[in-house]
Amino acid sequence: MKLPVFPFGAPAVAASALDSPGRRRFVAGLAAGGAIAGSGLWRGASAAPMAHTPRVLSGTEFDLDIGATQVNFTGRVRPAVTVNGSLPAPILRWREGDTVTLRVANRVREGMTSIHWHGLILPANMDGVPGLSFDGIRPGESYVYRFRVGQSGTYWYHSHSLFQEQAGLYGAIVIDPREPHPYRYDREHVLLLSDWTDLEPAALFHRLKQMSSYDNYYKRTVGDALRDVRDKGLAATLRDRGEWGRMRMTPTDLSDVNGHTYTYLLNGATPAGNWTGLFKPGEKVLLRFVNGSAMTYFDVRIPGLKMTVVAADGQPVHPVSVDEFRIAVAETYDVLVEPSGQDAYTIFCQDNARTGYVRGTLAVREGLEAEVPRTDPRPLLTMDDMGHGGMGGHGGHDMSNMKGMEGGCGGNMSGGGMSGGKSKGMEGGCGASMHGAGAKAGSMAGMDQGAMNSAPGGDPRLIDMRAMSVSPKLDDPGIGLRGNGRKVLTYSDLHSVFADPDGREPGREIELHLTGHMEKFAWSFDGQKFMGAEPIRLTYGERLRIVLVNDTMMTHPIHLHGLWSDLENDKQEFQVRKHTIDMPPGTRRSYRVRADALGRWAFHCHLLYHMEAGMMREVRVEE
Ligand SMILES: [Cu+2]
Repeated sequence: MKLPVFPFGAPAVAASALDSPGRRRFVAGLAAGGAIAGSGLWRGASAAPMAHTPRVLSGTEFDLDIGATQVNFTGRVRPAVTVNGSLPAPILRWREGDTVTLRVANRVREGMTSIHWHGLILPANMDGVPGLSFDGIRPGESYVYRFRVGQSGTYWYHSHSLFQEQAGLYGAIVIDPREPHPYRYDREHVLLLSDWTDLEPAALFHRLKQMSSYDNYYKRTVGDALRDVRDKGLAATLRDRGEWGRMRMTPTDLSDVNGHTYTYLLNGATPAGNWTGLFKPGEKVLLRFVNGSAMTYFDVRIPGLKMTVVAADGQPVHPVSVDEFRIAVAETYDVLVEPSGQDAYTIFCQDNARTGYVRGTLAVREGLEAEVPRTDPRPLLTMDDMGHGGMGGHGGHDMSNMKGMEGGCGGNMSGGGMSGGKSKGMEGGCGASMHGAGAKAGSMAGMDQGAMNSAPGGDPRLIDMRAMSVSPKLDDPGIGLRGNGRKVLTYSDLHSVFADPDGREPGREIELHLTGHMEKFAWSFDGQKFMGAEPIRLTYGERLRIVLVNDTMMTHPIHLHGLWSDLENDKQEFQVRKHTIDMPPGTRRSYRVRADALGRWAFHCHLLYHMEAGMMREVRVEE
């Protein structure tokens, strides 16, 4: 049989060559991981030290030395940027109400550095963003951070200078509350997830600019294609694939950088290193999860244990019991577990694209392990995920359900206009607005809470996609987590234990589109890169609503410095206080902001390379 030629985005390198077991094993982490004592003393994976949780520094006075340290996570010794020689950086333990002083010294031979205290409410000159908060810390110099800690919970800190965060400069912050927690626990562990690469982070950025799809070389195989042809017929298969080709994506583009480049770490330990947290049977254990990755979303579960989520982004929420949660880059979740009946449980954290994982173990003593699950099947994006389906919101529209698209948009799309006549189940749906083309609104009826997306403006050269139908999708577990038989946390499950801390209705609304051009790896707000964009000006004391619309096909965790992001529900009522708002493709979400801190604040996507590529703005709070 002659194989049809499918118009996928062309893989630059043959998948078979790159997907070889050798390469997988290389990035999965041969070594247990960690900083190497002394220099050049590393004696191979078997001699690698047992991984341990980073040191805890507590009190009110801290000396943090930023320096270069040799590490080994993959069998190769590589340079990292560390705090006091530790990767992750030491855990900082503060007390609500205290004033902390942190002397941060730059001992890196070349290059500026900085530390940003993520999610902390503090004066603008203490926020640690070079160019906005201060000049940065020059080699050989120090900067003294001093501020009052007015909140409690789990947070983190990281460099805000170039790519140092990717190179290892991140650590957890735990702030003990003045008032006791509303819940009781017997012991606690910090679990900081991150992504490590042996590549120079700047070289990885360069690679993304040159070939943004480098890590998505699986594409779909000929076998997949034949299966599609069998299930859907040749014409529909070709239409599906042609459609994806026009969007410059393939149905497997879930992350820009994934387990083919990264080694995933839990508290600085590789999967082989098996970070272990101890418990005694019958104890209540608080697990403080922090996603300190540069680019990686993790789906976390502990087979055999229910997890009760009690805080999100450091702020207490009404407890909700789940089997699994997705943690966006920069988010934190505190969960309670009550292990008993087993000596060991696997803490399983797979990346959202199912290209790898990191695991650790909860155990009654060191040296135990439990069964490690396989990663879930690789999810496929659907037009609906991209805000091009429009019908019925969400709920398990996998590629396998694409039958409903037969006679759909594929044939109608080429010119960008949309006839709609033949599109059963897709009316008003897919693709009509791709590449900025217009769509007729006539057939939009019947959309379930989907809103017609308005144009973002901006530089059309920086935009190659625009979701047409967008909605909050707060109750959507997310791509790859729907209908998996487990109770998966969604944003609609998160409710602050307090009422709207401001109470006023927003006086105005600012709408921003998350925009991008996949092939150029260009990312922006409203089609405007950070450089050259005007600041977003807020008036001191005002309460406003920020509406984000994700026009792109990637998910973006959006972080506003200095001010809380009070996420609203579908009815635009206050729901949960956060510092990082995850924005999956095709979503439109809103949150309230009280402009109660004067100064210049960063506002950006927390995917490190998206921020660097331009998805950032200054927010300026003025009198
Ligand atoms: Cu982003």
